[in-house]
Amino acid sequence: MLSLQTFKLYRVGTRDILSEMRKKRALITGITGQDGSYLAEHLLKEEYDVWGLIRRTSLEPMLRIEGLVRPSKRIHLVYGNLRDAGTLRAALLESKPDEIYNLAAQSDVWVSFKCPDETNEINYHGLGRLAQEAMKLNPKVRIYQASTSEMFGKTNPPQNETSPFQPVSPYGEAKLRAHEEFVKGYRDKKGLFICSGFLFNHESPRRGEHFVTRKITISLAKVKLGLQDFFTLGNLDAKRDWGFAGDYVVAMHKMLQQKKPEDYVIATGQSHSVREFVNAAAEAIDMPIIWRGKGLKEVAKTKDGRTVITVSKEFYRPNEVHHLLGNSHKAQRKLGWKIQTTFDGLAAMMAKADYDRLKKFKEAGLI
Ligand code: NDP
Ligand code: GDR
Repeated sequence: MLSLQTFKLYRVGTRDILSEMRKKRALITGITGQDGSYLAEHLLKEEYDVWGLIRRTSLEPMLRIEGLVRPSKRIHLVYGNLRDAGTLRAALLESKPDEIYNLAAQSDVWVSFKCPDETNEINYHGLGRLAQEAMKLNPKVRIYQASTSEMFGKTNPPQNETSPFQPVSPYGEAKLRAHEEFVKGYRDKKGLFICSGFLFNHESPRRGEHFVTRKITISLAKVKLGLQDFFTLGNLDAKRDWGFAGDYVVAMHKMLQQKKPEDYVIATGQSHSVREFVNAAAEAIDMPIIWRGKGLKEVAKTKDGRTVITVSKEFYRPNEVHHLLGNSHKAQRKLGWKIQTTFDGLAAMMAKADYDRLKKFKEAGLI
């Protein structure tokens, strides 16, 4: 068994063993990522036996899920990689999931222009390998696939389940191929219970640091704490429908509890520009800013006239999705799902978390 780190943390005693036997088992790929960590917490609350697929990394991969691998929390980790069918088979044999949440991906759109083959290998072929191995072991398994609003690409907003797909990045294209072939294809032709969530951007204090919202909240905190003078962004006019990741993982779980497998858009129904996110985050840490100039010459200044944000072509994409705005009425109606966190609430949550964290580091002399 190719198991690098497997945590089997059962307490002994007949009552515990019986209750373990009744629990549903879920395998999460991408458990070390933003969504994986929130979903694992949600499924533990729902009394699942939670398993997570992890891959070899040079850094400590447990950062976001440290609290979940303690004995009382009972999370199990199995080694595997979406690029390697053998490891997936072994992980599935060990975890024996009733439900699989495929969150693992090369999830960075900008990086997908630099590494299109790797993106395709993980985001398209990865789902194929996983679904094929899973079906062989348990034809009744239920699979959630992390599809994305990037698949709508240049289709005019608002986008819903019937909107045409027009991806403009290798990331969006690979996710679309995976959806067409392995979600729609295997559902229609092989009767597999598999659903796509077309999730619009969702963020949190655990968001990867290269995505724009987190880059903004970390950089604003550093500027306010005097740790850096300014930072640089790309396209400030891009509009996204930004929600809170903790709200979105609830919808993933609900999709797999339905009688029939279907696809759902998950979104807030409101969109904001990158510039508006900066304003909301800056307000939240009491650092109001004023914008001056246009295009690549645009800058943001503090009230005392210091330039804290500049714009550079370096952070523009070869091909941009200009405006994403989701219509999630189907999910609201059929899943009874709704957002709990507003745009301003999300920006404030992230900005304050980064400011408080970095302030503590600074006071402790760690940065
Ligand atoms: P993250 O980038 O935070 O997490 C990606 C996860 O995938 C990490 O756990 C990473 O592991 C894992 N992974 C990457 N490559 C492999 C591989 N070859 N084999 C196994 N695991 C791998 O993404 P998010 O949590 O933000 O997103 C989760 C999913 O939802 C992704 O599929 C993403 O494309 C999709 N999505 C996200 C949206 C968002 O706004 N967040 C919106 C719509 C869709 P490691 O820690 O080792 O790098
Ligand atoms: P996105 O998220 O590409 O929508 O993909 P990202 O936060 O990277 O970009 C959002 C928008 O901000 C603009 N932008 C910048 N982006 C980054 N990263 N860095 C910058 O400095 C910057 N300046 C402006 C971008 O051009 C873009 O328009 C995310 C990922 O989570 C995907 O996995 C997911 O599928 C989609 O959301 C929905």
